[in-house]
Parts: sequence; C-alpha cells; structure tokens
Amino acid sequence: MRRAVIVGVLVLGACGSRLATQVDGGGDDAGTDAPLADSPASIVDGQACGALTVVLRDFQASHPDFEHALGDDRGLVQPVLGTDNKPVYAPAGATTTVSGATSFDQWYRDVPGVNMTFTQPLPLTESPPGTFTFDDQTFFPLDGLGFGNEGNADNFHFTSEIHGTFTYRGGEVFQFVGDDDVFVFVNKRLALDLGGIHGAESQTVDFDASAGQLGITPGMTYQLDVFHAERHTTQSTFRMVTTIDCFIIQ
Ligand SMILES: [Ca+2]
Ligand SMILES: [Ca+2]
Repeated sequence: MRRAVIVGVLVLGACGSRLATQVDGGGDDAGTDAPLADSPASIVDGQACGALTVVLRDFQASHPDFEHALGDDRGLVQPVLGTDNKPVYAPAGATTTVSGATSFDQWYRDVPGVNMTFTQPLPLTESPPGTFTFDDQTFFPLDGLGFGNEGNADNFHFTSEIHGTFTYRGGEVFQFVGDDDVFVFVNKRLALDLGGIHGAESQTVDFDASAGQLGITPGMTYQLDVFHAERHTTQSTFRMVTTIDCFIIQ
C-alpha cells in the first residue's frame, strides 16, 4: 500500500501536462466487475495517477433549474448510472428544485446555447500521507469565462463531472463537503446523494461498509464518477477527500 502511494505522487508530478485533455463521456459498460485494462501495474508506466480532470459546463441563472426553489432534493437520479455514463433523472416530473427530465438532461451534456463546456485539472493534495484532498471554499473555476459573471462577483451556475477508475484495496473512504448537488457513482451504482440547492453539506462513502450495495471486491478496478452542480448564489464550496491512492483519468 505504501509503495503504491509513493508511486502515485511521483507520477502526479510527471504527468501534469497530460491533465488538460477532454474527458470521454462515452459509454463503457463492459465488465463492471472485471479488472479494466489499466491495472495498477500500469501506474509505474506513467498513467495519470493521483490527479483528476474536471469537465465544467457553464449555465445562465435563467436556466429553469438554477436559482430555483431552495432545499434538499434527494432521489433526483436513479441508483444506476446510465449506459452513456450520465445520471438518469428519476422523478416522474418536476421536483421542488428541478423542472423535469428535459432540463436535468442538459446538466451534463453539451447543449449549444444552453451551456458552454470547459476542461480543467483538479489537483489533489496528499496530507496526511494516504489522504488526498481537493478543497476550494470559493470554487469559481469559470470566473470571466462562458456566460460570464452575469452581474455577480463570480460566475455561479455551472456543473462539473469527473470520471476515473481506481483499484479497490479495502478500507477506502470518499467524502464530499459542499454545495449544491453532488452525486457519486462507484461501479456505476449511486454511492452518495447530496441532491438539492443547499448550503454546504457532507456525506461520506465507506467502501467496505457499502461493498455489497456497490458490488465491489478488493483487488478489482472500478469506475468512479462524480457529478456536481452549482445552482445558487452566494456560495460555491467544493471539498473532496479520499483515501483512494490512485485515480486513473478516463
Ligand atoms: Ca454561469
Ligand atoms: Ca451554491
């Protein structure tokens, strides 16, 4: 375990130039319970390990799901990720914070005139050893970009998605603290649901405790997909903490 962590940090430093690549949002349904092609052994061969790439989509405040009614809104997504690796809207119609499937389906898909897409690195910091964190309490990665700040001090109203794979070794946790919505899928199964327009909230995935629900077995490699939405002023906080020692960008 310790060797793997050290290798991951070294590769992070060596692979920084690879981070500004477009994430492939295409489907990969094959073998969710089988080892993927990039086994941990490939880490030492220079795979992008220990750093993440985030796909950001900027929206305007006028979008029907943004600056809408406030409140927690769990159950917005179905418990299994879609075949295109996007969340599937679950309710039959509108909820307190979402107009419906048509508007929700725009959150993580490129829709000309509705959103504008950007890709940025999301560097993880290791401290203490074995714990990897991205923490930004003023998370405004699109200030001055996309539709601009729309009269606000920062550019609110955007979504983000992260796609990676990791090898489950046993004992891992994944915590998110922030606003607004966050959905985390492990092995394409919903592991964390912080849906809704709200202040900073926290949930933690305990991989061992959830192993049965998630269908994961130590030693195997799985998808991890994170979806987030910033839907309301005046805060945007994004804190992610995990003991997964190596993400490989997909
Ligand atoms: Ca915006
Ligand atoms: Ca917010």
